[in-house]
Amino acid sequence: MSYFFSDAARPLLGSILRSIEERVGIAVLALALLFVGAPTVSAHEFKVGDLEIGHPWSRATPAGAKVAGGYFTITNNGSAPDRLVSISSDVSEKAELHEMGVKDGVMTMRPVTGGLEIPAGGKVALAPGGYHLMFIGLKRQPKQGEKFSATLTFEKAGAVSVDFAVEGMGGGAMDDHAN
Ligand SMILES: [Cu+2]
Repeated sequence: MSYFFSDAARPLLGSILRSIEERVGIAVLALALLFVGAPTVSAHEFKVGDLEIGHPWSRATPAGAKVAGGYFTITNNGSAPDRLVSISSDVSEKAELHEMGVKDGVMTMRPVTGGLEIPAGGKVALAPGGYHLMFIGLKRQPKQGEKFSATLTFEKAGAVSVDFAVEGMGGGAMDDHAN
């Protein structure tokens, strides 16, 4: 009798389990959409020629700071390499392309001369701890939540105006330009 019952219950149990799996699946999918959806709220993109400039951002600076960093990604959808050759912004006296790296165990930062190449079909990231823009001689203090514009000039694609979103002081992976 008990065998008969469990045999009869098996398909029912199976369908309950499948239903739970579906529900869990939907919940996982919903959760995944939530996580995928969150960053796109603040993400913004700019295009010039074959280039895409992804999410330019800067970090709020402490009062009195004279420099701020600038970060973004550059994707080259074209079949020829291009080169970021100059940067300007109203926010600072000048803007430079810098590279950060470890030399003899010490973090160093130096201006990149000759521009930054973006290979054909390639993507280059400017991020804390690596290549970055440096806005030097700040005319005002960029505050969290605001945006400031800058012009990026590429050798082939030409000039494009982009908006840097100012994120919190704790934003980014490394605190490279706190002073
Ligand atoms: Cu720098």
